This record gives sequence, structure tokens and C-alpha cells, in this order.
Amino acid sequence: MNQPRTILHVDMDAFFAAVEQRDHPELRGKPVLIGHDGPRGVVATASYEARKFGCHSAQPIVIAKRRCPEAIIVPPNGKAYRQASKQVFEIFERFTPLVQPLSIDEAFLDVTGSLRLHGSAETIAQEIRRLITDETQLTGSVGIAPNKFLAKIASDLDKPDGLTIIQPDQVEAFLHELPIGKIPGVGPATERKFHHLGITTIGQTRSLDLDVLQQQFGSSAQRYWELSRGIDERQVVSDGEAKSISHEQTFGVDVAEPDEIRRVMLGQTEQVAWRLRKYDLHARTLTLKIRYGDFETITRSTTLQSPSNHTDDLWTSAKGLFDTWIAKEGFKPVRLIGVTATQFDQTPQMGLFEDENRDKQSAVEQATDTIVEKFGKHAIRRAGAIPRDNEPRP
Ligand code: TTP
Ligand code: MG
Repeated sequence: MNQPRTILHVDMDAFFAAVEQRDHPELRGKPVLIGHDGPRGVVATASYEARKFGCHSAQPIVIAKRRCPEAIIVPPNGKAYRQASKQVFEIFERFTPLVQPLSIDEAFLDVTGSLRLHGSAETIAQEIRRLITDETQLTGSVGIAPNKFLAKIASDLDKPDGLTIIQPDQVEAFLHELPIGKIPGVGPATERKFHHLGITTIGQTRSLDLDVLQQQFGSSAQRYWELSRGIDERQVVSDGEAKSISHEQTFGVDVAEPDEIRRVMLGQTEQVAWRLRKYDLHARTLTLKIRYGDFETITRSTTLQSPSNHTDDLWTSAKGLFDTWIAKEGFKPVRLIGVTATQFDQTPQMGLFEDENRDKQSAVEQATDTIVEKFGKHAIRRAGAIPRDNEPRP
């Protein structure tokens, strides 16, 4: 067993919409949808005012408008979101070097080594929340727990502008109440399987022996066994030290539509590229991970023409791998898709000017351009209509 740790998960509230409401006072207090209006547009996020009407991320704009006709639709402005994200991450780094970004608006912080200086994790969390509000006029929610799994769940419990602490001695009681579907990657089918076994909460899984779990859930059994006991030893690894940067997502159902998977892959590629750029890392190798409905998992890798951290370059490789897989092996419905960049090289490979010019095109804009090119003008969609799980499995 490792030493006890204190992990924070910070996640900004209604991030893109909150930036727009900050920058455009006329939007404050109003239902706002971020996305491109039009028949194929998709909601990137909804302000909390719009969520009351049932609007949410990854929903077609037409449906969101039906639920909330007075909603104001604002096209995304990637530059503003990147700038706000940079400010927020700079705040995190004042408290610990162990900051692991998960996406543009969320990160894990291991503050175990900072407790002596700052007093307590709660003090650190309150200070981070205060600094975020003072310096960016935005709000974030924080979860504090002994591991990543619980910290991420905790940050979501009191959103927006919330702080939730799960003390080590509360873990067991907490897991006893927590629905099984809260485990990342457990979709409706797996949930049903648990229900058949008489299990509805994560804590109840403790009553099942490991071999029973293995029979039922194969390679996921060990993880369920550990999570039900509150064990998650994954370390917080800052991207600066990471040997690989990846995003993956388990779908609640097997996805039988290749374009749907391409959309998710593009969002993942955008996030991976953004994290590489943040640490000035350039990846030589890109790997695609595909899991089928029967849990068989394959990986396919490719070497980039030259090391890169640009969305377009990584996307060309990721899409190439996906299309080659379909051409050679035939498409099968997909349960999990993931994009990983490895083999980092810190020396920029391009001329300074070229690099600078390319940097001006924001990650979001690049992704937007690519989506528009591939899927039509109003097809902006990042994570698909499916729960996100952008964490590698423990
Ligand atoms: P989230 O943190 O999932 O959502 P949020 O910050 O808008 O709201 P919450 O308070 O619930 O955390 O995502 C961060 C941003 O990423 C979000 O503001 C917009 C973008 N995003 C998409 O573009 N598409 C998506 O499908 C999702 C989920 C997010
Ligand atoms: Mg958020």
C-alpha cells in the first residue's frame, strides 16, 4: 500500500458558457447554449440557467432549442477558453507541481506534500476557489478525497461552485450509497449485469468474491474489486513528466456508426494535442486503442512524419489508423476508443515562424475546421451523446 494521499479534482463550472457570460454581461443570468446554430449543430455546453430546461452538452441544438426556446446560442470562441484555462492552471501550479490536466477545464492535484505549508486540503481548495474567482471571474468546483476516483466523483456532487470532501474514514459509507453506474466505463449493460447479481451500489460489490467478478466481468473484475474497497492507486502524473498522454472513452453502448466514433476521436485528439502543447512536448508516435463489445481490445500505432503537437497532424494519424483498421479488418461496433501520444521530443521540429503561425490557430478552431470539413458545417460535437471517461483505467 502506498502512503495516504490527498487528491483534489477541480472542474470549472459550465466552462465555455461561463466565459461567455463573463465577457458579455448581457448573457448573465440567461439560458445560454454554446454551439453553432443550425440543423446539425450540437451543444458544447449549456449555462446552468439552460440546464434547468433539460439542455446539456452533446445534445443536438434543435432539441435544446425545443426545450428552451428563449436560449441564446453563442458560437464557441476557443481563444477565450484557452486563455481562461491557462490562468486556472497557473493557479493550480502555485499549490503543487503535481497537476494532471484531464481536459481544458479540469485537473487532478496531488496536494499531499503541500499540506504542511498550507494547513489542510480544505484550506487549499478554498484558496484555489477564491483565486479562480478573483483572477478569472469564473467558478470551479472541487472534490477532495484520498484518491483520483473518489476526488472526481466528489467534485461533481455540489456543482456549481461547490466543495465536497470525502475523508478517509467516510469512504466506506460513501461507496455504500454510490450507484454502480458511477464507475467510469460502467454503462447500462454492465449496470444491468450488476443488478442481476443483486448489486446496485459500488460498496455492495464487496460482497462478491473476485472469482465471481472475474467470471462476470473478465478483465474489469480486479478494478471493480478494488474500487468497491475504495482502492485506486493511480498516481497524479503531471504532463511534463508523463511518458504518454492519452484520452479514452467507454461508451454506454456499442457504437455502430464509424462517424460517431471519428467525432469522439477528434475530440480526444484535440485534448491530447492541447496537453502536449502545454508542456511543449512533440509526440513521435500515436496509438489508437479500440475495444469491441466482447471486450477484445486491439491497439494500432503509427509514427508521425515528424514529431508534432498540432491537432491536425495527430488527427491525420489517428484517422489514418482508424480507416486502415476498417479497410483491413472490417468495422465492428466499438465499446471503447482511445488516442495516446508517446515518444516525446522536446525540440520543436518546425521553423519558428511556421510554428508560431500554426499556434495562432487555436486547438478548438483547428478541431472545428476539421469537423466542419469532414462532417458538415453544423456538426460541432466533442464527446458525443455518451458519458465521458477520459481517464486511463487504473
Ligand atoms: P465539462 O467540464 O464536462 O462541462 P462544463 O464545464 O461545461 O459544465 P460542468 O459545470 O458540468 O463541469 O466540459 C468542459 C467544457 O468542454 C465545456 O464547457 C464545453 C466543452 N465540451 C464540449 O465541447 N463537448 C462536450 O460534449 C463536453 C462534455 C464538453
Ligand atoms: Mg466543467
